[in-house]
Amino acid sequence: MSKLVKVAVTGAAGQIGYAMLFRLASGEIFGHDTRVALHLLEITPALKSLEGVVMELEDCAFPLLENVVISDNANVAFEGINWALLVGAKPRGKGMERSDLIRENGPIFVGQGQALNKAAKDVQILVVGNPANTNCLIAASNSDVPREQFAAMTRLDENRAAAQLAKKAGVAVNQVSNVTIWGNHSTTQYPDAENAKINGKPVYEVITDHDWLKGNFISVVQKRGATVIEARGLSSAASAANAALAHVKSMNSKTAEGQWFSGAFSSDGSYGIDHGLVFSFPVVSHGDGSYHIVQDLPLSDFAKQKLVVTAEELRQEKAVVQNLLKK
Ligand code: NAX
Repeated sequence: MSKLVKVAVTGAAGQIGYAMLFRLASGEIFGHDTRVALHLLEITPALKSLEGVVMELEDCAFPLLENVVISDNANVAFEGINWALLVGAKPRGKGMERSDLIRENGPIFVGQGQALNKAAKDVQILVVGNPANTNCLIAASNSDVPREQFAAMTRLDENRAAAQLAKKAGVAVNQVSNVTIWGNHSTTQYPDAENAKINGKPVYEVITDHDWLKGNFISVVQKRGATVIEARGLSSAASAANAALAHVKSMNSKTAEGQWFSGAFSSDGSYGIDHGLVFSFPVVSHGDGSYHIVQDLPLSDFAKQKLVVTAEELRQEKAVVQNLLKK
């Protein structure tokens, strides 16, 4: 049992953090031959609450949990880490516009991007805190860590889309594959059923209600976050933590032949998306932290139009934070 992985989680005392830490410490994510060190970052007022979470981690007596570092200083929390799960951010307040949220949360990711220079060379970063794509752009732009090592989370959107398709088709969710989320983790995202499969067959052959695929399916996925808040009074937490951990597992293993998953990565110009925008694409992981964007998926005019809309929103978000971007 010689391997050790150091994982930073920001906003660790929050609800997603609480749903994530115990699964990280259990060995479920990195394997039962890998010890886990947790490096937890919080703002100063939340450190007391975080101490309570650390007590609970201790009380689980996880054999693989090497140690837990807690800090309100990103330079301390990110020392030597192999993974950074950047969850901590302020939630959107009442009456706040999306652009206000971007302005509020953007500066957090300037400091954290710089502090990521303290991480191990092989560090991989997943931004969960909203607006996730643009926060990821800010962090990457302020860091010396190569951009390819940064991602923003759209795995929850992918899982939501797969669940809706499975329900409609009356199949188990593991029979749904190749679901792509294109673009921003926001209501402009495009959940793509045209390239998705059910039991290896095109979804459009299995689900014949094409009006639903082009209408309700898309809007249910786009608005799922708000629907959960409306019902629960709180935003998605366990499902968000689950998706973040699924992203980590996907990046750490080779994607099966013919499959892909969704993540928002720095665009290399694929599908005509501006270089450097953090845009959700279909990706294949090589299992060693590297990946490639799946090329040449057919996109209908309907789909192309959706990509234009979500790319334009990301361009606008980028313009709002231009003063925070270094390169
Ligand atoms: P909580 O409000 O429960 O927790 C956030 C935590 O972050 C708090 O404990 C807070 O003290 C901490 N925090 C704030 N500023 C910080 C900073 N500068 N450094 C370190 N920690 C800081 O929110 P939670 O429900 O856990 O959600 C966290 C973030 O995830 C939010 O931004 C939320 O919008 C976003 N989400 C993203 C999703 C996605 O799919 N990408 C889905 C779920 C979620 O809505």
